[in-house]
Amino acid sequence: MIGILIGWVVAPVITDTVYVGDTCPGTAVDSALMGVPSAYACADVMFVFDRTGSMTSELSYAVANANAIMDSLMASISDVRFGAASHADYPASYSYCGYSNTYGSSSDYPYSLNQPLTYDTATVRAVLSSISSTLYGADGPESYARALWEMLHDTAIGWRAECARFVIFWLDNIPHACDLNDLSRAYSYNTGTDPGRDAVAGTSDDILWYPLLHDLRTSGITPIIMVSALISGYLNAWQYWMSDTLANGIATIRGSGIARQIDSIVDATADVVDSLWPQVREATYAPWVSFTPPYYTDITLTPPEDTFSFTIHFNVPSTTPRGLYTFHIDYYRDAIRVDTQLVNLYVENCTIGWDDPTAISERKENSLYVAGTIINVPQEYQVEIYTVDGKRILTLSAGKHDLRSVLKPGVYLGRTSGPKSVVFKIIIR
Ligand SMILES: [Ca+2]
Repeated sequence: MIGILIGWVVAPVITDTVYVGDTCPGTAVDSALMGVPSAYACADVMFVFDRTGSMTSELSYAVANANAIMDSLMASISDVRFGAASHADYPASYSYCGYSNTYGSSSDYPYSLNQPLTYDTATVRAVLSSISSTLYGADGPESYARALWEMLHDTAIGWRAECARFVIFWLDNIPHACDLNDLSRAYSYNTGTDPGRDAVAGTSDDILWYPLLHDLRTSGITPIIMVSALISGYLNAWQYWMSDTLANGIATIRGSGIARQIDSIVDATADVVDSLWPQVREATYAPWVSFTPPYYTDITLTPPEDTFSFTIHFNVPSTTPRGLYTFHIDYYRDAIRVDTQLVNLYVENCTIGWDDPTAISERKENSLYVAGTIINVPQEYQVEIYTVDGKRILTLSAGKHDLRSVLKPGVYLGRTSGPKSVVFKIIIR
């Protein structure tokens, strides 16, 4: 399905907003309600394959079932793209951090992006067939660290920030990485270094395993490790590495009903959330805004959707010139940007009460006042009404007007022209 759906199955509650603030400290406060459905509206899924010799039957099984796997995920997520990457190992011998061995043969490679993320499942299927023939791999450990590291650093993959991101990795051994050799850990192995992109051991791009697991978690990429059904001796180590304090992924033995197995693993991740938080996208404006609470943590969502409320406080620096300031508040579910709010902040000089319609409450027939949705415009005034994106949509001349009959529900900005300039926010419910 070629979807242009951005966001979630259930429409997000947060809408673009207009706020009127001034340079008085803490003058403008508003709130946002974040809707988080317990299902993914969109996802990007990378298939990654260890192509070394011992993986022959695993690879043919994965390829044979590729259509079923993709169909099953497309049935539960309305907008999903697939891509593919593969590896064997570095085609060289290394002697570093207490381990000496030949990692792979001359035809082996440590990482290749075979297909960037695409909606075209026929192409993905064809690519998977082309990588099913196996390579060599020499020693037991393989370049798993490099392949996972590239999931974070290969920009050609094309992950979407607003979608769930999965790496489904077929493998049967353990990575090369110096810090894997750590007796204080539950699983410790002496497998040498992963020399990184320059393929030279001991340089600054060598890949360390535990920092990599941390980066995967904080980047919102969820690894799903499909340990070979034939060679499953490292399952426990992979489950440890995928635990929620390390990579926060899943490691399991590849089962016989693989399409349903993968679909249910992906589905189970959708209603568990580590943290939800809002963040101002533009660094310039980040100090202007604070949120209460700053985040929610350890959430299990109740289908179909839960909502989370944030109070937004604007504290415009006192030297800020009068004018319109536009920026974004992004709402994150873990590292997935699930919603965005466009903020139009009209900043006025610090004056008391001007932004509060109830302050304009002298209801004399010759004064400007707002009572409910009725606005009274005195003789020598005009009132201009603006939309949230700053477009003037209405000019009211002298007289009494019922705003509800001329404006759809929403938030607007009113501005007077006349003896006194007044700016005020109008909410039509
Ligand atoms: Ca190897």
